[in-house]
Amino acid sequence: MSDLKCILWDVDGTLADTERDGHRVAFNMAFEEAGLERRWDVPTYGELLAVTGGKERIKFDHKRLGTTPPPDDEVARLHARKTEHYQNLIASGAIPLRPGVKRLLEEAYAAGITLGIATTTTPAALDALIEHSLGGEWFDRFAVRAAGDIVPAKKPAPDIYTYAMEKLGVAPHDCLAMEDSGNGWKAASAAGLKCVVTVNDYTHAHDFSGADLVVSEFGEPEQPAVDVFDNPHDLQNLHHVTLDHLKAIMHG
Ligand code: XBP
Ligand code: MG
Repeated sequence: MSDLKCILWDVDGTLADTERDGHRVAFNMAFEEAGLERRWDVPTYGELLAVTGGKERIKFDHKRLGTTPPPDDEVARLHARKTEHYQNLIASGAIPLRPGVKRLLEEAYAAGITLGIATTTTPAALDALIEHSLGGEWFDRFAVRAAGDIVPAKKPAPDIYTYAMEKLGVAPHDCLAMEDSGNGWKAASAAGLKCVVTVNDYTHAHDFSGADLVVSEFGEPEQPAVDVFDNPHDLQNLHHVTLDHLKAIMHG
């Protein structure tokens, strides 16, 4: 039993549904611009999400197809252009935050709970989302923004969570993770954190056994009730997820 001292947030799929209409589209733009024929359609991209990290995903695609991936520096250049396209998509307002994200962030921040980011995405992609979807004041409100290649092993490895907690000087039992994917849940769990999962179209069939709450979204008071897929702490009044629910998970 612990108090809720810190919430570590995944980004892609959790703060916003960035994969299908953001990252995927940006990869395709970079492929086209580089004169490559490869395009990732919506179902194919879902399969490629098995591997986290954009550069790793490009190489994984080649591995699956049995083709030779370009050398690392070429992959890095392609990925850098992809990130620029992604930043432009985010700046255009194409991807809103998921329901309940801003509400919970604001409530937790006002309550003095430490907030941090633990994501496999590139820092520049994260910064674009913070600036355009959350608001520039959130750069400082996240006490740590752990992202991308800062750790060599990406999710499902626990490293990005461990790194974020070390930077904050907090212990796993003080922290709750917010995730959307099987790889994210595995990373949080392996780092010793409790975890709330908000699924999306790409992740609803992933295995979240052992997670502390699995819902369709955080939801909003004035919107229809969220779908609850797993509620092992027997939380009550789950029309939408509140800060009190998150505190109850830590107490449970
Ligand atoms: C997100 C990812 C990222 C994005 C693409 O996983 O795997 O790689 O898909 O971003 P998670 P980059 O939500 O678990 O952090 O191209 O910037 O890597
Ligand atoms: Mg995610």
